[in-house]
Amino acid sequence: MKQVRLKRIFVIAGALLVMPVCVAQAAIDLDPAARVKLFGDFRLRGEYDDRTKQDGTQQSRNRLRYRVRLGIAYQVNERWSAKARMATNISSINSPHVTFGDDPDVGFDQAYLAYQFKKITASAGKLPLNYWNSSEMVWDKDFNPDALSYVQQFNHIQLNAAHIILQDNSWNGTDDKIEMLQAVYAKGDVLGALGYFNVNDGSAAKNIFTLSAQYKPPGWRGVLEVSSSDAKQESLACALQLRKKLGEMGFRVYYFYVGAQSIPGDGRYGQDDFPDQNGAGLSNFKGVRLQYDQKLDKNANLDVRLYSMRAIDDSFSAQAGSGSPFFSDKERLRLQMNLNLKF
Ligand SMILES: [Ca+2]
Ligand SMILES: [Ca+2]
Repeated sequence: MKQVRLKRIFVIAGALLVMPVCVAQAAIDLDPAARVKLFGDFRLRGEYDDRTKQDGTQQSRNRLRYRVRLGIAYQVNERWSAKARMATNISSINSPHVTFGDDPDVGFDQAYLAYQFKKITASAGKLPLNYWNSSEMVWDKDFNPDALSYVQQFNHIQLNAAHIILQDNSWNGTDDKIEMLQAVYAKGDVLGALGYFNVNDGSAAKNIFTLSAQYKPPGWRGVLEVSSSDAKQESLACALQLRKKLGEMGFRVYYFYVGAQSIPGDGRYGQDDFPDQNGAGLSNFKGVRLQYDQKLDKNANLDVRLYSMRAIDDSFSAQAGSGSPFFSDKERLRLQMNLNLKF
């Protein structure tokens, strides 16, 4: 009996590792058997942006923003479970943040079911992608694609696979889609991963290989992530990060170099913490992010972040426009403060 329970805990812990977006550890049980849980989080953000355009014009802005997510998880039995979560700014795939004064634009950002059998987890629906990614350079954690996903554990190696539908083109031909494969090796303080994306959405980067390495001794964390595509130019990206924890404080330094055609969707599905200009992900930039984290209370923390970036290739900047992920300003500076609560 005890062994079965331990095994179940192991399987659930594994699933949480694969789906780091959910905050189930602080969830509230809605029934005595703890099969139905409510979970959610709230963020208040203050942000200052300063930009220098290619023609030398300098501008700045201040914004107050918020993010709300509220979800429900249902564990039917040991094998079957389902999860649904509502979030703000649902029209954006990269950001659930709403600027004060704007429409909250609420909808489902997650809705999926999962089946677990021994060391296999299969999921379907609108789900957090089962791709190990620390910096979000390759994949923005806010983007929960419509997908079928498969996870299998072999000793220290985890195999992740997903079939993502970006757009079902119905009678008009093949769908816009992504196939993803990744092998993640984790043992002790060390993690290494090899990934592959095949992307069919009209972007130049069609076949993308990724490499990730993490070293995480107590109190420290160092991560290197590299992405390389088969595009003819600007096909390389890398992100390097170093983190240090000191009691209730945390310090982080990141360096990003993201070529215009180096990651899936040419940047469309990547992070937008370094500011994206057209609400469409981001590439063609290099820059530094500095961050200070402070725990305030259980499930309450504060962080202060500074982003400084510039464009890499002017010929891609010149192609940027509405819906383009190519960074087209000369330089940008962002100062941000986030207050985060979750349950
Ligand atoms: Ca994001
Ligand atoms: Ca179809």
